[in-house]
Amino acid sequence: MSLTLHLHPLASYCWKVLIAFYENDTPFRPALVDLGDEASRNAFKALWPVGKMPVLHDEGRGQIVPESTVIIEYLDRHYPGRTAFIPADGDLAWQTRLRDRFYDHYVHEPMQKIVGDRIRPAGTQDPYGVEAARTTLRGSYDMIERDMAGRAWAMGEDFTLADCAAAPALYYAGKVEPFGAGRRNLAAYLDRLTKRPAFARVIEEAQPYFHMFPG
Ligand SMILES: N[C@@H](CCC(=O)N[C@@H](CS)C(=O)NCC(=O)O)C(=O)O
Repeated sequence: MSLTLHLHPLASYCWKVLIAFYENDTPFRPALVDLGDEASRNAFKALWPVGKMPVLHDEGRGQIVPESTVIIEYLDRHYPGRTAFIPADGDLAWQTRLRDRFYDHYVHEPMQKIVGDRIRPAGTQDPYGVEAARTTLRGSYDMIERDMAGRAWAMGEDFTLADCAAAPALYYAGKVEPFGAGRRNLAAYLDRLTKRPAFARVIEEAQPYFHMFPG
């Protein structure tokens, strides 16, 4: 097996995939991408011109695999381990994918909007867009609060792709738009996620980079 994961240790979508690797102790080589460095950026864009991390290079199978969700599905299919990220049951599978999409689009993306606005050049901020992102986040929080009543993980008893998506999205979202005192199920879910060994390891490894987080 020769897997290389192109990543940055602080990047939230890279966290999503790192959780999957650590869940199953899947061996890989991390390759650090520095988008602020021209040579590193150009080398990375040669792999995936969109320029978004993470990207997996499976040299053994001759595949370049971008997009966090797709990478996790790829690992599930070709390098399965004790944690199955997509349930075998067809209905549970689409419900897992739905929650993965929900966390990416309605928690992760608005969180990125708020964080991204903080590093825009002076005078180019987008307060209207940031407020819209906060409104989206609060609505998502309410949905998660209801959804997580009586559940350990996003799909119930089993840790899946949906939890890989939820962990970094909620971790960073809670920093830029706090959950508030009334959303106990949501807060307890993030607490469980941060104690999950795979995610705890990701957070630990990111510690030396946290000073780069804006705000
Ligand atoms: N849909 C992509 C999103 C990836 C993404 O937004 N990655 C961020 C880091 S968390 C990135 O590469 N940002 C660099 C940029 O936008 O220039 C995925 O799921 O992998």
